Amino acid sequence: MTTVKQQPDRLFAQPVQQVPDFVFNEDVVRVFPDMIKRSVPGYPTIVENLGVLAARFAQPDTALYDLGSSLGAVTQALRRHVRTERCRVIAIDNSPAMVERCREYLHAQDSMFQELLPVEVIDADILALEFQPASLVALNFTLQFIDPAQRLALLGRIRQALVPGGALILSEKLRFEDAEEHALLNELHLDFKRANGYSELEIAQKRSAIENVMKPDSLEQHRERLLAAGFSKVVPWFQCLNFASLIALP
Ligand code: GEK
Repeated sequence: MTTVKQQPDRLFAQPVQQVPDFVFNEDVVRVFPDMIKRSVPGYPTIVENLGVLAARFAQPDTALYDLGSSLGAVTQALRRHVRTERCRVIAIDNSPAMVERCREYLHAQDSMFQELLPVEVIDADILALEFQPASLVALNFTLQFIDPAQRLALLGRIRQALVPGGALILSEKLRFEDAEEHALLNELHLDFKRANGYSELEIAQKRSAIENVMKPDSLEQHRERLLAAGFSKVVPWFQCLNFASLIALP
């Protein structure tokens, strides 16, 4: 077991000549819980309630997928709330640094609580995955990092894997088709980051690091694409500023 400590996110605090594209490496892993809480409005509420929602959809003899699991926050919430028998969680991320740390955290959860759902953490690309029959799939702020040209096919494969009565829960940063709404919610998001202690330099450098890597869609695009992928119903259940979470039913 490594002894890497969690740290406050100061990754973009020092000025650099050219900001490199954002990657989920060991530096990010060290600060990730702090970074995501201070950057994504509503993140702790979404994660905990994802576990609560999942308990309604989870079915025996199926898998619960946490796609783009990072440090396993969603997986841990699933294990706190789902009591369905013979379910297992499959957490997948293609960052080896994330996967290694995620396994440590889940090991710690295992040693503190009994009768948790079994979990497997896989270092893999979710685009190359062969899905097993699933009752719950979580894409918690992951689809926005997938090549836009691959998104429909991925959602189609998820739809095919879902058993009747199951659900996909999709959380994303949104852009807005109305320019005024887009500008207002983006400004309010910057205020949220300032209120959480990020400087103007940190905000600007993070933005240039992430803009080639993360491509948000609008709610309308998500809805249309989910329907095109074969989902029958899309129900938004949470929005805080320009971050939202949707339930998509097969
Ligand atoms: C949470 N869900 O804490 N295959 C596998 N993993 C991928 C891929 C891919 N093709 N592309 C990106 N990732 C988490 C937060 S973070 C969101 C998710 C954020 C992984 C990537 O390595 C990273 O760990 C995660 O998706 C996105 O609820 O940092 O804003």
